[in-house]
Amino acid sequence: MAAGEAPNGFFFMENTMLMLKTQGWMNLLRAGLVCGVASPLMASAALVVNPTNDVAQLTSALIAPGSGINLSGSSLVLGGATQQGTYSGFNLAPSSGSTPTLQMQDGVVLTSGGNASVPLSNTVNNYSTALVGGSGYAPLATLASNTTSDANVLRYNFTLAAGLNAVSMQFVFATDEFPTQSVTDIFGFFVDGVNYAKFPSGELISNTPGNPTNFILNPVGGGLYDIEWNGLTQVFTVTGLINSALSEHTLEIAIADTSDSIFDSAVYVSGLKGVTSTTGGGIGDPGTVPEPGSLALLGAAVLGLAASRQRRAK
Ligand SMILES: [Ca+2]
Ligand SMILES: [Ca+2]
Ligand SMILES: [Ca+2]
Repeated sequence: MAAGEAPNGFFFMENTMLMLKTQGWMNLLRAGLVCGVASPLMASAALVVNPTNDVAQLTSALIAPGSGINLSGSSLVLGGATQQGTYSGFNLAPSSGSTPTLQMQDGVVLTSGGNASVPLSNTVNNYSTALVGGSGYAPLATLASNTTSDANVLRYNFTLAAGLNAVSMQFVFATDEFPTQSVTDIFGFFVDGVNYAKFPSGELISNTPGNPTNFILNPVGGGLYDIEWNGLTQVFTVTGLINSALSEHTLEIAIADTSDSIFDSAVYVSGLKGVTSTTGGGIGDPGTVPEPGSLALLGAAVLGLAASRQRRAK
């Protein structure tokens, strides 16, 4: 092998894709988007990620006792050993400006990269950790109308406590595809096979360079947030309705690369619980959680109504 020759076709292909994908870097420089001035203020609590593929650990970090969700099955589909993990201390305050502090309760992070623990500063425009040969996921491919790879899916089978009709959680989607690349990467929140995760604009939760309002820009050198991701969504609540015709339900929290396998994306998720939705679910529908004891009162009211009807029937 001659000096400088690619050691194998795959390596060469990855580097070629990397070169193609980084051509937007100069445009970013020209646009002045990497000239932000860092402030020494607003240091945030350190984000700590513990990579694991232990489904029990992931589940206990995501679903609190009393959530109204009764699990009958749980699995991690496709995720590599360190591709996902639990996190704590998600409290990203901007160093300057008026963008929001992104704060989430402790939970789970799923990525399309090789390591769920990423640098706590923005080091490069094209953060990419090796995860060779990660499979795609058909529902995400269908959603994205694109090939997917390095998919990572947390899947649950469940029933809900009486009176609940939906599941809800908070999330932040973050990606180093934004804003320089046209490759989307994608996140889905599938309840009984239906994806409920879309931006308020109606676009899928994926890289949307054509609509920068979907993301908060965190440029390299800008020091805005102490994390690697170039683009982050605000903290969203997503709610998905169960299909009442089914006796048992499924939830898939899923992320994947699209088009190619490089340039990582991640989704931080927390506080999965059962709720009551009256608006059809989606982003920005927090649903409601019945007050403790109200389900019993509701049950009593229903029984009372039934008794009342029985009396009238006499
Ligand atoms: Ca990847
Ligand atoms: Ca980055
Ligand atoms: Ca990617």
